[in-house]
Amino acid sequence: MSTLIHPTTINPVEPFLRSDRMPHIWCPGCGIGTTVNCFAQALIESKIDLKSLALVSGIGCTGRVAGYVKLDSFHTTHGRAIPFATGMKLANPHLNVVVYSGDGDLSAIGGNHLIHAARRNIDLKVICVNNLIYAMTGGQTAPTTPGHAITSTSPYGTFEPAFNLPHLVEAAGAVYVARWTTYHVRQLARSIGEAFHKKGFSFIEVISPCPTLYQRRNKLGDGLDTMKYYKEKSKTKHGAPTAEVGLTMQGEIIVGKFVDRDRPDYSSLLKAQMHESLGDRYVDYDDEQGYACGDGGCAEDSCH
Ligand SMILES: Cc1ncc(C[n+]2csc(CCOP(=O)(O)OP(=O)(O)O)c2C)c(N)n1
Ligand code: SF4
Ligand SMILES: [Mg+2]
Repeated sequence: MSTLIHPTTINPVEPFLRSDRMPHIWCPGCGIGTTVNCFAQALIESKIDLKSLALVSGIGCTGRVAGYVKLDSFHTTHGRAIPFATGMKLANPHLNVVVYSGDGDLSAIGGNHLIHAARRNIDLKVICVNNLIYAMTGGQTAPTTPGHAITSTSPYGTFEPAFNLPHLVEAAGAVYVARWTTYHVRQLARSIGEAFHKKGFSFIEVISPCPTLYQRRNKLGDGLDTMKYYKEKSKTKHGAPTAEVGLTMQGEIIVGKFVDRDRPDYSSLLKAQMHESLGDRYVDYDDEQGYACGDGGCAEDSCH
C-alpha cells in the first residue's frame, strides 16, 4: 500500500521562497540551499516583520539567493552588496537589512566595503557563505582559499596566506561575529535570529561545500563526505579569540559565537554629531520623512 502525502501539506519554508523560480541552479550537495533553509527557519522563529526586511546579494552562486527568497530582495553587482545595503539602511533606518553573499564577493572585490562597514558599525546583518573559492566562475583561488588547495588558478596548490574572516571583521569593528558550517543548521538559524535583534554590524560566516569545484578538485569526496568532515572536525568554542580560528585544509574548524559586544552604530553617531553641531536646527531625517506606518517605515499611505 502506498503512503500518500496529504495534498495540503507544505514545507514550512515554502512561504519564504519564490517557488515559481524552481528548480534552482545549485548543484547536488551544494551547501547554499541549506543556508537558505536556516535563514527561513530564523525568519519563522524570530517572528520578524517581513515587510521591514530587505535582502541584498552580490554576484556568485550565493548571490542567487536574492532571486529565490520571497522578500524585497536585490541582486546587485559583484562586490557591491554592502554599499547598496548601506544606502538602503541610511535612506530608511527602519529597515532590517540583510546582506547575503559569497566569500569572494564580500572579501575580495568587496573587501574594502566589508571592512569600512564594520568600522562604521553600519546596522547590517551579513551572512557570508564561505565555500573557499570563487565558485560561479569556475573555482578560482579566493582570499579565503586555504594553503595547498588545488583550484583552477592554482593547479599546483594555493600558497597565498588566506583571510581569517572572523578575525578581519572583529578587528575592523563588527559587534557580532559567529561562524558555523552547513552541518550546524540549528546553531546557524539561532545566530541569524540573534543578528536580527542586534544593532550594528553583524557578520555570520557559514562554511559550506562546493562539491562540484572545490571538493572534487581536491579529491575530498561529495557533499555527504564534507558533512562528515564538518561533523568530525568542528569544535564549538563560544568566545574563542578570533586570531585563533583561522582555517586550514581539512583541519579543525572552530565554530561558535566569537564576538557579541555593543558600540554606537553609524546612524546614532551621525545623529549625535548633528545635534551637537546644529542643535535645534537639526531635524532627524526619519522624523522629517514622517515614517510612521510601521510597515518598513514607508512614508507613503498607498503602500498597503
Ligand atoms: C565586476 C565583476 N568582476 C568579476 C565578475 C565575475 N564573477 C562573478 S561571480 C565571481 C566570484 C563569486 O565568488 P563568491 O562570491 O565566493 O561566490 P560563490 O559563487 O562562491 O558562491 C566573479 C569573480 C563579475 N561578475 N563582475
Ligand atoms: S558550483 Fe559549487 S557553489 Fe556553485 S552551485 Fe555548484 S556546488 Fe554550489
Ligand atoms: Mg565562494
